[in-house]
Amino acid sequence: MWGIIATWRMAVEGITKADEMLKEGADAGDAIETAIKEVEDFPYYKSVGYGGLPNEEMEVELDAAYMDGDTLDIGAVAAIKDYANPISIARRLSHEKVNCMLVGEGAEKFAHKEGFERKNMLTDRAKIHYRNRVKEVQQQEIKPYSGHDTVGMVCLDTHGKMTAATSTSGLFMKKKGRVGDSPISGSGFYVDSKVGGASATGLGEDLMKGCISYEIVRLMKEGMHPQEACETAVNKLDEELKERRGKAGDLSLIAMNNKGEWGVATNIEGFSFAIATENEKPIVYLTKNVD
Ligand code: SD4
Repeated sequence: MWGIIATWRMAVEGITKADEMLKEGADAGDAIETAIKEVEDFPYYKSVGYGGLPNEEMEVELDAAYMDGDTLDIGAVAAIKDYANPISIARRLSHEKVNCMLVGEGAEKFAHKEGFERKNMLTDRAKIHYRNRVKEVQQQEIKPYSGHDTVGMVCLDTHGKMTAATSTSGLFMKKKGRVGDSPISGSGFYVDSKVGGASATGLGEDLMKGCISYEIVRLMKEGMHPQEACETAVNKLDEELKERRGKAGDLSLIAMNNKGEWGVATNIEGFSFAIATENEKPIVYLTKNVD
């Protein structure tokens, strides 16, 4: 069995490539890195990689992470600027014994030393989005934090190895140095080849309050199907946040177990996700409102 599941429609070209590789027996690490790079490199996906949404200071600071479900190795970068593929830097960091998570200048120094491609990630299109948003914010029509999507994926290869990965520019107009859930183990992603994996998209500040990706893997370990695990974890966190704080931010989760069964849950209307498995050709689904 093989399979790959990803947040948002933007992932479909990437998972199509990964599906081709997995069919041929490729490693889940290589397949997921290829799939995420496809999203990072596409300039019109405005919340991941090249063309990503800038922070308050009009700089593109990116977060990414990679996890190997066999060894539980994790690599992550946060608030990294001017490098083409944060996912590849994160994966390289996962091979280090210590210093596996690097931020800002430290991450850039590591990337430079390791010979990763430097690239100005701020596109003219992103500058236009930024300037428009500044105007909208001044006119108080819109909150600075709306408009953001993260690509998160979970992958299973024919050898039974599982991986998880994320990549994002985080929240539009975030403060310089702000780090979301995406590079944080257990929140933005988690995977264990003995069980399965999960990945998140939505409001990082709220996703982190539930360590929600780990929670889903924990529920799957207790025997839940990925769908039941996703729904249980998302509904519980949504309810807890509403009860304690009056409202919950966007929470959308994908998961796959080591049999290639998958699940999705969200508290927003119209969350799209992409999936490909040995039994299903690459396809995009759109969820209905779960409320
Ligand atoms: C973050 N969770 O930085 C990311 C953003 C995101 O859909 O996923 N948006 O908080």
